[in-house]
Amino acid sequence: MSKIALITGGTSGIGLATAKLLLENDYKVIVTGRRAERLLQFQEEIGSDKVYTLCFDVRSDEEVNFALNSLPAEWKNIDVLVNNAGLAWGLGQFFNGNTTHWDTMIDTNIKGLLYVSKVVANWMKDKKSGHIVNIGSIAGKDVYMNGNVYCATKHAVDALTRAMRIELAEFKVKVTGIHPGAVETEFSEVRFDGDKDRAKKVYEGFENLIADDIADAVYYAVSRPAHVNINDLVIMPTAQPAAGVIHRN
Ligand code: NDP
Ligand code: 8X3
Repeated sequence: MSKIALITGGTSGIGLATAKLLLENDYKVIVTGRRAERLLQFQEEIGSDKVYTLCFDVRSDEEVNFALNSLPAEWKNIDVLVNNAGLAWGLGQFFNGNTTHWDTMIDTNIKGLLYVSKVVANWMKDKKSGHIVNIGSIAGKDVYMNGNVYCATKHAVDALTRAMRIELAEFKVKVTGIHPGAVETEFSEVRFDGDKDRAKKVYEGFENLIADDIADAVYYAVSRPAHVNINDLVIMPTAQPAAGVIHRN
């Protein structure tokens, strides 16, 4: 029987690549995001027997609970949760920071991850199996100039990953943290308010990671035998030896 994975932020980038790779490996996937047209297009492309979509904003506890509880019983039997929805917004000194950017990152990257995890972890706990994969960042292991609040949210994801692992182990629920360096997705476009030229420059002069590299790591983690848990993976472009350090040609 196919396993079921729920992937938040499956409308682009790492989430979409992960959904595709899990589908190739006989999973059924629940894909979420706010952009309804992208969700619909993906479901039409793959088929509603394999893909279920939920359109909601992870920042709203009410929307999260309503959407997840609306799943048909057979789709609630989730084996893998990939907490991927997230963003960076802005890049600048904290003393000049934009509080709307701060609130959005904190509400999405930390509170959104918690809202979704609370519902799904209870289902996994009841059936005594499951695997939660949190997409953190190298920004959750280190800090870099002007990354302040984004880095703080990803440090929180790292802390929550470790806390979840401790609290869920007795229920046989695995927890993995995956922490990428620079991956070319829509991430930088979002960070720079839709400025495609500025976003493109982030990835110039070196070989960045691509979303498939991170999907591959997610699949590696979730395909280990039951007694093996991958706690933590930090995955960097070879040209990025540390957060905020990139060797360009
Ligand atoms: P993308 O911008 O391509 O994808 C982000 C995804 O998150 C989209 O599907 C978006 O869906 C979803 N999302 C954002 N905000 C919300 C929200 N409020 N409610 C629901 N869904 C939301 O970026 P990436 O694929 O790169 O990012 C995925 C994750 O990887 C993020 O957590 C990011 O921090 C992390 N990461 C990215 C790195 C990179 O260099 N790209 C490196 C390290 C970590 P929609 O807009 O439809 O709601
Ligand atoms: C994003 C990682 O290094 O591009 O989470 O800021 S980096």
